[in-house]
Amino acid sequence: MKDDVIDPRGMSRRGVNAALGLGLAASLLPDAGLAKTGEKIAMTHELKTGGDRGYLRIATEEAFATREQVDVFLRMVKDGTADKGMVSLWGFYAQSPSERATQIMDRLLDLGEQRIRHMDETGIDKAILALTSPGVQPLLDVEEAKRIASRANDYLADAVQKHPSRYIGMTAVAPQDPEWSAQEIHRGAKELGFKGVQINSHTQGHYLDEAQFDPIFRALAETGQPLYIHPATLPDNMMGGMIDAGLDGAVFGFAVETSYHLLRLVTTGIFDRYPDLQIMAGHGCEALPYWLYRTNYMHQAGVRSNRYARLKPLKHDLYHYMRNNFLGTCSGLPFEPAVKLMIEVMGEDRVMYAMDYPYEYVADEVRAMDNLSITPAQKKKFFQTNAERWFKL
Ligand code: 1DF
Ligand code: MN
Repeated sequence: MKDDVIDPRGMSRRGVNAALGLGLAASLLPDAGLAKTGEKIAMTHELKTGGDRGYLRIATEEAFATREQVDVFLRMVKDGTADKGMVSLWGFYAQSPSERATQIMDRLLDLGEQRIRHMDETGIDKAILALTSPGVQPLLDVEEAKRIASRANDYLADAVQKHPSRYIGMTAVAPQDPEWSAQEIHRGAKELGFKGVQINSHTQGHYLDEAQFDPIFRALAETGQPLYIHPATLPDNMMGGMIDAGLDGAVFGFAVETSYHLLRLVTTGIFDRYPDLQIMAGHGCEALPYWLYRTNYMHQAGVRSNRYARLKPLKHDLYHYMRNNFLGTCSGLPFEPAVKLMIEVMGEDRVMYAMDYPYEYVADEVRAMDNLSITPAQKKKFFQTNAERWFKL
């Protein structure tokens, strides 16, 4: 059974049990019959690449790491220069002997045969790859950050060249140096063949709405490339009790920090300055579609009452930006209600599939997305043609 090579802690084992007819899935999961909850596990069909279901699967938030990147994270954890989030996140992945940490490290560092095999085994035709969060953004030595980012870009370009039909690259930058980052965006687009840029949210507590980062947005406009804003851990001044609560990482803290970042960009008028800019966000567009009525209503109430100096009228309401400038993916949220909400709020041209390999590698999640009750035309957009359109593949 294919599934037994896949993340043995997770849903796949239950999938195997169900497939073997042991009835264990039902006994372990009280609500195993409820497909819409995302908890029903069933080996409904084989996963194959090549478009046997009428669409290719393009996964849009797929991570890799370089050895020197992880070594610097570890150095920072040990020498006390890492922030609390880095200690929690990379102190875990780079040092824990747990199966999750060792397996993820192994998979992050591989852009070769193992990754291709895992894509084959879960029916992923193409992976859009980016240097894993937080990239080089926490590095205090800016020259070192730029060196590691540009070498990661070269390494990724090399892997893409070896697997041109399977891999697509996104450029890593070092926002610590915005002008250099702008140049690297141009190099990624023109010399390395990359199709987008990923920034892992804040850079040492600085947010992209600050004027110093404008060269990055200019380079995105000049190259016509989308920006994927991927989560990072909260900066120290926002961490509060998150770590004590065990909620700082992908479980919740990521979404708090990243949705805040996205809202800062909207409310400071990034899309009025760059109306063609496309910003991608994972994890159900970091819940922005869910909150849209409220953020829009309260934003307008705040603007009308002059409550904050920084809140200025925008050219459009927040619905407009959600339907013209944001793109959402289902990374970490292969959950039918969340995908449908994104489609309803953002439009069917703005929602894309993502697996979030290797942090999430569960065959039954791919099956759940194949089984979404949306139209065949919407499903093809979701898995394939929206990614082709927005990444200009
Ligand atoms: C985790 C999840 C880590 C995601 C990630 O990068 C990441 C995790 C360090 O589970 O710790 O990209 N994610 O996007 O959900
Ligand atoms: Mn991710």
